[in-house]
Amino acid sequence: MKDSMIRGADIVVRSLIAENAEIIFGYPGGAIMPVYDALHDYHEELRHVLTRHEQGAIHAAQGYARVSGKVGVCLATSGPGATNLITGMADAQIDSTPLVCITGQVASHLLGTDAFQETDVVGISMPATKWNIQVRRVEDIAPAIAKGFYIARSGRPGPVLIDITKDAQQDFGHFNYQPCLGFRSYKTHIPVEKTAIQEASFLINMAKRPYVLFGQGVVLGKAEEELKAFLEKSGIPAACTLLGSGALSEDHPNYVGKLGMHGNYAPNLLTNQCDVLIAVGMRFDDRVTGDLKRYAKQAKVIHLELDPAEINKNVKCEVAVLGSCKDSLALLTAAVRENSYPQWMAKFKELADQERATVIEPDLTPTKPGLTMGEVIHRINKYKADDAVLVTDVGQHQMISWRYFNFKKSRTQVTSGGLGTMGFALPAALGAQMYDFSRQVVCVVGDGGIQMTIQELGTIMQTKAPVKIVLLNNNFLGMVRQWQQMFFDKRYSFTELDNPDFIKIAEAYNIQAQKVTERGDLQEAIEDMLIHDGPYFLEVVVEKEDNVFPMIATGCSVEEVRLS
Ligand SMILES: Cc1ncc(C[n+]2csc(CCOP(=O)(O)OP(=O)(O)O)c2C)c(N)n1
Repeated sequence: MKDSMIRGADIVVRSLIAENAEIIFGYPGGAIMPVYDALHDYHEELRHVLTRHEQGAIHAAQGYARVSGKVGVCLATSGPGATNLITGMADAQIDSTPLVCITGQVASHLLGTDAFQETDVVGISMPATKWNIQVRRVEDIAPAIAKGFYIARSGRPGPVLIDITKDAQQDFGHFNYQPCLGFRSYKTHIPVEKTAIQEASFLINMAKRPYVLFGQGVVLGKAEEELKAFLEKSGIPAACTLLGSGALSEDHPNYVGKLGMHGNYAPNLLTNQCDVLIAVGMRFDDRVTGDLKRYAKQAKVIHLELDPAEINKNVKCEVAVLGSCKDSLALLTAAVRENSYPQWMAKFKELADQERATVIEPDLTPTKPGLTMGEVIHRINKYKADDAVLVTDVGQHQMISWRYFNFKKSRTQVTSGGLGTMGFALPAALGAQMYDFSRQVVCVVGDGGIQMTIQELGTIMQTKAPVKIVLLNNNFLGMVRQWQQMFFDKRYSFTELDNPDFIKIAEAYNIQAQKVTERGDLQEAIEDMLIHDGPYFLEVVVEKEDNVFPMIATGCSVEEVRLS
């Protein structure tokens, strides 16, 4: 009987292969050892990347998922291995990133005994996952993995945790993989209601100053072409959220810029002057809306959204168009009139010119000797490939990079948007690069954030992933320092950093490295980095007390966006 049966651990690996997983990121330990043993047999079908920390593994899986559109997979042991995944789960949950996380668990007879490395990861991860389950019997492994992949990738994507006891991994069972195609109580397809389209198109056709705000829902719903067609027919100006960047090329004539706390001047300010606001696959995050009581009160709001929980959550809408925006945008395009709004568009242009003169020009052509973050990113943007992926950490460099990178293609921006997780960038860039070695992946990170996951330089060394790491070193936790300067009387409380010799660290990991301190050396250093065949570490020492503008301070309205 046992001859036709395989170990639970082999079932785990064969289930992953059946789900077309090509790569997994992980870190071994006692409770997951049977799965690691099985991975040894299947290393040709399923690549495993050994990171240097479980947080690195999950952020790498996130980076992989974000650029590929596939489900990212990570693997960890019980106890501390499992808890080290939690930040990544919370990050993936808030940023709708599809992940399957597999953790080993102590043997089922030890559950609840405070056994070595026992932790209730299912309990801990409950609010940080879209779905989670503990599997204690070998026969439940494959169905749990099938359901996990289905839930992670369908509807609004998100992270799933499957916690498998060691005895279930060691027991023998039959393998007959049945992919999950759906189940009662979980509907992923919502047909768009005709009346909603009629009401929305009526408002749009009557509008004098309509305005589209698009978010990551367009990317997740693969609706980039539908958005473009809608904008081209309707003539409506469109701005993007942080995670929506790239869903529409920034060269498109209808594109008017970026929304949010450090977005562009015009898109924020004019939110309070449009008459019809069409939100597409975005969730009115507080970083976008500022003070909700003074947000777009003059406008009739149409919300195109897949997740019913987002409707009327932060902003009340006149018309809710539930469903995939791929469907709703196509229907809406058919229903709206061809139109153009030259005067309304001119307002965006006028304010963009003000931003250019007050913020962008001084940032890009500084008169001070110190390098600005803006000029560094602007130069990289000039020489990077059109489909280069930008991965950023969290802080000033993140906002500056987002502002000065020109996104032309979908899935070219990876950052921790909702959770704002420092330490995200380095492993996420590794994951993004593992998806495609031939693609340029530029990782921009601050001197604070890089030290949260700097050990992943070891994974980059071992995999030879040709990530281009750009460290913008201001010797400060810059974003917090900016807030201390602006809102706490310049009392720099514990934000200045004495840093190590980063070049020595990179070189110790066998990564080619260069440090730039002078403007005159910047251009050549960037060229050297971009043409280098392999990983590269470029440290640029920038002005210590540079600030990011425009800015909508916490509690302010979008129309109070400051240029200085
Ligand atoms: C894990 C984590 N801890 C704390 C913070 C709060 N935080 C946001 S930005 C920032 C400073 C980041 O400094 P650095 O990495 O040097 O980047 P910079 O702002 O200087 O570009 C801090 C501490 C965070 N976002 N994430």
